[in-house]
Amino acid sequence: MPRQFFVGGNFKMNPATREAKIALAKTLNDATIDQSVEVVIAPPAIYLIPLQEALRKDVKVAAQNCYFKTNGAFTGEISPAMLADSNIPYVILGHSERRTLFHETSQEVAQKTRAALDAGLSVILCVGETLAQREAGETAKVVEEQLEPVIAALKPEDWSKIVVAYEPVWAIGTGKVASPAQAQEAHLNTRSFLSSKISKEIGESTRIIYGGSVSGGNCKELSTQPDIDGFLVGGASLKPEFVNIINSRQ
Ligand code: G2H
Repeated sequence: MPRQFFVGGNFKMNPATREAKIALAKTLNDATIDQSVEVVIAPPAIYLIPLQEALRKDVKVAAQNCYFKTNGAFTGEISPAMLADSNIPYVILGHSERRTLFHETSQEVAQKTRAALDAGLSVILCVGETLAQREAGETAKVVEEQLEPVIAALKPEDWSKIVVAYEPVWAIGTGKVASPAQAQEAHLNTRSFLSSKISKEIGESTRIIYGGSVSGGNCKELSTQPDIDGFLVGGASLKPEFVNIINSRQ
């Protein structure tokens, strides 16, 4: 079965006001969207519910993070069960900003992934190398090390609820997008790794999306690569060009 193209918008801690987010929802609501694409928007947690209410029903929402516990004395955290209880279908886990700024380890990302799946959520699982790691020829090794604890924590049947986002750290928010060839190579390596570590079927069926300075200008060429199954978009998801990225294969 062909993999469904997936486009996520990661708003990060933007934009500053509720009105601006509702305006983004209106842009999407008024747009003609390729109906073969799964579209998921990730606003800051406090805006998940109002945005979900404001958005057209064929656009889903995702949290940008969650904790691994169900409830308890964990000030400032949101549990996967609470997201599920609020009908939030997706959560982004392991984004490089979480790994770098908030010191999340791959073990913790795996623990959160397990907890999210147990609560019934789907997961956008981010992996990717730094510039120094790429220049040292370690891209595949780094991605594989980030995936290993997740593979250990998951059962084969869990993988239908995982979207892997390959996001090279050097391309995130920098305007330096990976070339289609660089992205395709990393995606193919990642797919081959999933095939060899889990099964050929899961390697073939798991969606691997690209993130890192995706724009209306570069999305078309990236989208033609055989192992790029969509995008996780940061800065450009806050602009009208996000619609062009969703429709990049038309
Ligand atoms: C990578 C991406 C969204 P941007 O973090 O996840 O952000 O498109 O701004 O590089």
